[in-house]
This record gives sequence, structure tokens and C-alpha cells, in this order.
Amino acid sequence: MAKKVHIDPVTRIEGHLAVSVEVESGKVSKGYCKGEMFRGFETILKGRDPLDAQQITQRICGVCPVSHGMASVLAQEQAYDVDPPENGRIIRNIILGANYIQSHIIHFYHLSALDFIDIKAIVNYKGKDRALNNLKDWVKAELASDSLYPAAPFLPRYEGRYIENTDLNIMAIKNYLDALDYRSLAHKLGATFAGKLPHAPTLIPGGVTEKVTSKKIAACKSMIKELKFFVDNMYLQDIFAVAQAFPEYFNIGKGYGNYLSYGVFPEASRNSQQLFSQGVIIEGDIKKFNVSRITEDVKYSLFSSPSGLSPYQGETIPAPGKDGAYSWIKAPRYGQYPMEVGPLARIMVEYLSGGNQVTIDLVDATLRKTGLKIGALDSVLGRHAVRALECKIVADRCEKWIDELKEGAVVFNDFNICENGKGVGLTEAPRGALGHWMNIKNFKIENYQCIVPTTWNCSPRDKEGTPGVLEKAVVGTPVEDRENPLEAARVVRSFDPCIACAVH
Ligand code: NFE
Repeated sequence: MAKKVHIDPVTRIEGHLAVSVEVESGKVSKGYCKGEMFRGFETILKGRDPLDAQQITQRICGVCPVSHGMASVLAQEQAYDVDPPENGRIIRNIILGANYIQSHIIHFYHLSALDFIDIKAIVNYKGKDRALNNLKDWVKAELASDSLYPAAPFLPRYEGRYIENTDLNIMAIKNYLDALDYRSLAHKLGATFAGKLPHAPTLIPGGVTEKVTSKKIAACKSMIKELKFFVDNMYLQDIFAVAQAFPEYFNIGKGYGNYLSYGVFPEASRNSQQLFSQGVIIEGDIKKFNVSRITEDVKYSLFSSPSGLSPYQGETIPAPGKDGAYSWIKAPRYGQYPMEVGPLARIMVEYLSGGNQVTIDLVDATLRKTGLKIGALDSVLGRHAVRALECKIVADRCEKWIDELKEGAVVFNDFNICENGKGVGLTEAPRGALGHWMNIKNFKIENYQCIVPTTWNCSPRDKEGTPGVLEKAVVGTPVEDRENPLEAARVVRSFDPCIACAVH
């Protein structure tokens, strides 16, 4: 008989998520993904000045605000028919690139690594590193104390099999600590042109407000070099170390194999080539993306609006207590398909469409090194690995974008807000495909709808009863101990969920 197991709350993610699974014969047979909070940004935006949108929507999240600001200015640029000049485009790529780097670093080291690394190994540290000794002394003192939760937030944790090699654990813990500084450095890199971070005031329709100076270029060059060093020598190495210790996680966490990428990091003006291309993969076939195929279902979501609406007509009417509904996350679908979004989707679209050679070569080198086939990337470790590869691709490209900046050249093109109009801004946040749909009437926002990466990945069932991507990926996961469903939690974290965004 199936036994219910609740991971509630899912810790070490952004926002409030509960995942319930049914376990039969030691494996997950069903999964339910529950977004646990309503926020209401789409309602807040109604009736406001359209130019408020890129500032207000950035407050949806502190981790991917740049992407929300970008989606909002792209929607407005379509409505006002304006494009950024070259310098504006490149500055945006650098700010967004820096945001990817910090987001991927925090996801691996500070949110996911403790699924695999044994933090308790620190008590056996014998070296002279000051930070490690500080951590060791603190953990020992905590464990000897009568605190209710000693060594929180590292402990308590789901118990199970963690890395057993002490040196490997210590190396990863050292990188965990260093990653705090590198993440901060990535924010400094982005803030050089963002004005400040995490919420970037510089983003406006038509470009950015921050000018290019030789001093800023020099500062950015030195920061990106340091970040590249960390990504190449620590992040990628730690991912391979985890992969060697847990090879079975290339077979756990398989999704539908349907991928959606809107494309991101334009390499020339609007609708031109992008570092990561736009595309859709359904049942192994790469297809041209068609925005009109996107709709949202709410049968199992706590909203009273009808299912199947296009986001331009989308409604957000909360209905707490709705019969049969179990999540504050809507269920976006492409046609009838639940689509996986994120680094895996971007890399799969790029690889299968024969796109950017740098990406293809890096994926091929990784497959050679691990002896895996491309399909194995559709897994827990595959998602972690391609996120790290993507971090490298973005960091390397960022260095070149900095070289392409032109001191003193214009950073924005002027525009007029339209009296009536509409626009969709499609971009890729670190966690995947992000769209903002905006209707303008009498110079005010009439309707605003966001479909966010974690809304795609963590959706509940749709009107046909088809489970969302994470709900599908967790099925089949072996759970050794129902009191410690560590294996299922690893599947959940591989998606890097952000529920703050998903429930927006
Ligand atoms: Ni709140 Fe986000 C990203 C967006 S996730 S982190 O990346 O958009 O849904």
C-alpha cells in the first residue's frame, strides 16, 4: 500500500514549497508540488504607470530580479517599438550574466551541496585554514550545547548516505565558505552597471541609464577574471566530485524530456542571434517556438479564473479553500505539454539544434569525461552539471562583452509610452523561461501577467490531470527511509525552485 511522505517545508530553496509523495515498494509512485503562499504582484500592477513595472516586478524576487526587470522592459519595448543601442544591449548582458553567476553559485554551494557533502566532517579538520577552524570550533561547540537545533542551519538534516571521504568533504566545505565571497563579487560586477543590486534601477525601456567609463571597464575585467577562476577550478571540479560519488543520480529525477527556452543574451539587436537560442523540444524533436501556444490552467490551483487563458487575457483571482485545489502556483502549458525550463532546457535546445559551438563542445567534453549519453543529463546530477557548464559559458562570454563596451557611447534610445498597446517580454532567468505580458490602456497598465520559471517546473496538475514537471520527475525515486526522504529532496533541489517567484 502507498505510504504518504511530506517534505514540508522544503528547506534550502527560495520561498515556501511543500512536496508530498506517495511511496510504494520503496519508490515514489506519485508526487504533488504545493506552492504555499499567495503574493499578488499582478494585481498590484493594475492601473499603474507602465514605467513602474520594471521596478515593481524586480521585487518579486531577490535572486533573479534582473530577469524580471529585463522581461518587463522587453514587454514595454515591444509596445513602444524601441530597441536598446549596442552599449545598452551589452550592459544588460553583463548585468544579467553576473546575476546568472551569483545565482548558480548560491544554488550549488549554499542550497544543494549539503544534500551530498557531509558537513559533520568539519569536526575532523586538522589543517590551519582560519575559516575552516572557525567553522569547526563553532560546530563542535554547538553539538556540545543544549541548543534545541545545534549547528542550524546545517543541522538537523535528512540522514542518509553523504560523501564519506573526509578530504573531499573538507575541500567542498572550504569552497562553500569561499563561494559566499565569490557570490558577493558577482553582485559587485553586476552592480557596476546596474546602479545597485539585487534590484537594478538602471533597466529602462530603450536601454539602461548607467554610462560606460574606462574605470568601470577596468573594474569589471578584474572581477570577471576572479569569478572565472572560481567557476573553472572549484565549481566545475566539485560538481565532478559529487558526480563520481553519486553516479546513480544520473538515473534519478527524469522529467518529461520536453524543454522550452525563450532564448537569452542577444548578440545583436532584437530578435537576432542569442547566446542561448529560442526553441522547444517535444518528445525529442526540436520545434520552432510559438508564443500563442502558451496558456495557464488553474483546475488544481487556488484561483477562481477559468483554465486555458492566454496570458494576455490572464486573470489572478485568489480562491483560498477552492475544492480539490492544492497549490498557489498556476499550471502553464505549451499546447497540452508541461515543459521543463532552466539550464537543462537551454543547453538541450542549444545542443540539439546544433547552435553555439562553444556550448556543444563543452557538453561533448563532459559526456566524454563521464562516459554518459546526452539523455543522462535529464536527471538530478545532469541538472547540476549543466548549470555549472552554463555558469562557465556565461562567465567566459561576460569577459568578452566587457571588452566590447564602448566608453562614452550612448546607452539608451528615447521612446514614447503608448496610449494603448500591448507587449510580451520573453527572456531567460537563471531558473528558466520567464515571460511578462502587459496590456496598456490610457497610458496605464490594464493587465499584467507573469509566467515564471518555477511556475513551469513546479506546477500542479493541469485540467487534464497531467502532473507538472517536478511532480513527474520525482516518480520512481527510491526512498530508503520514509522518515528521511533525502533522495526525493535531492530531486526537488536539482530544479533550483524559487517559490517566491512561482507564486508572484
Ligand atoms: Ni525567484 Fe526566478 C529565476 C525567475 S525562478 S528566482 O531564475 O523568474 O521562478
